[in-house]
Amino acid sequence: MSTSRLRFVRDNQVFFVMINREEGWVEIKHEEIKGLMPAMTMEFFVKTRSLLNEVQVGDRVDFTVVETGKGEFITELKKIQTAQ
Ligand SMILES: [Cu+2]
Repeated sequence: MSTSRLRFVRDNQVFFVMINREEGWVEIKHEEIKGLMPAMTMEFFVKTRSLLNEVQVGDRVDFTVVETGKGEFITELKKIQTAQ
């Protein structure tokens, strides 16, 4: 089984649609990820729930997804500070 790391960069429109802090997953809307999947809204589990402590619905984020034989989950999550 292969494990690959995918880093979503700032130029992507990535933001939370929904956050389930109790179960530890998020619904995220993302742009096309070349070579992997088209733009879509999808759910990801996070590796540890504490990753969700500092994010809210509507935030734009950088995140890293690890794909394993058991599925994909988020291992890093960082809010993008927008200048306003
Ligand atoms: Cu997707």
